[in-house]
Amino acid sequence: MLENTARHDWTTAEIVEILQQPLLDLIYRAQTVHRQHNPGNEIQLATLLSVKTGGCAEDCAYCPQSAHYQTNVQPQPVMDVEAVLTSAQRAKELGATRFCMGWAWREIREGKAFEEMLAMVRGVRSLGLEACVTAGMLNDAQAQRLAEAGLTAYNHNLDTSPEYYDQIITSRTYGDRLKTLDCVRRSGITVCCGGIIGLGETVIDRARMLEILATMQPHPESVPINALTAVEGTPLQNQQPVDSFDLVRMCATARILMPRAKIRLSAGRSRLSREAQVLCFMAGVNSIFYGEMLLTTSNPERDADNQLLETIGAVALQPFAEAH
Ligand code: SAM
Ligand code: DTB
Ligand code: SF4
Repeated sequence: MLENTARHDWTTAEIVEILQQPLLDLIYRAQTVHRQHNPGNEIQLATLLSVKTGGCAEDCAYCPQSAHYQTNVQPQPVMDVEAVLTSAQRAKELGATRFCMGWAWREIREGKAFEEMLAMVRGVRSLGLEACVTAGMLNDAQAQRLAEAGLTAYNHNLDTSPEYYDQIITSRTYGDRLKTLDCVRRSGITVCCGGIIGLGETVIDRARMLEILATMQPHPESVPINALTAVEGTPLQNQQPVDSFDLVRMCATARILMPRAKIRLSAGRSRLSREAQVLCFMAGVNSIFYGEMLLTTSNPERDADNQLLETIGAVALQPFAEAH
């Protein structure tokens, strides 16, 4: 099995060197690793739905859904099970194979909303889709119940390096995040964990975030790489957009460090040209969010994505496909 060749002992210095090597060498190396471990022309299409929008207790400086900031996101009541499953059915008909549901919560709480979350997971799975939830921190018992409901993946991001973290979030610690990720791993649900670039971090911070991910054993099955969408009203509203080559470098490095993970080009894709997106695919990206909306911000149009995939001869990855 090629997984046995995956390393879990990457150092910061090694990762900084990879991130900064000449771009063409970096892409070549990432594509070589990608081809050794994954089908070359298959891209996972994941559709995202915000089940509970806005009014979040956390103070994540990038997030339009935090109750700490005045943004154009108005808090909405939680969507009901039927509406979520209608949306999942539609996503399936339109070609998605993974359905990701988000709650703007600090942590999962027991009660009606959690029981409904479990019903949504069961419903999404019964449609034959992979089901992913992102809803903040959780404990072992909650992870266990989500696993029993058939949840495929739980998303909880590191967002940035441990050193830069407290510039971005003060209402929960890096350790809290790692604890949640441990609960997910112990429950048997696959781990979806990545972060954001463009928060004002250094290249060392980027390397450190990747180092924490790539020294996990096993690696996260899924690694979303987000470029900050600077939203008016958040503390990061004036942050300069990241250079698309920095995003390519981040994706390529993630691919080299974590050969079998789904590397998902996440927030910030609508700012990329078709060519920049294809560079990301060359760099080993094999998953995208598919559909007009992320949680509260926009994503490329479905038609544009269909056309792009067709033009380059890429096809949708089947649900539950294992890397070879
Ligand atoms: N509340 C849950 C949590 O924080 O885990 C789930 C939803 S939260 C919006 C999921 C992730 O979206 C965050 O961890 C962050 O990485 C990403 N995100 C949120 N706002 C973003 C923005 N403006 N630009 C880029 N990524 C963003
Ligand atoms: C992830 O890493 N990115 C997605 C998903 N996981 C939940 C969310 C991106 C959110 C971008 C800002 C918004 O639309 O609110
Ligand atoms: Fe809340 Fe998640 Fe946004 Fe942080 S990223 S404010 S936890 S919704």
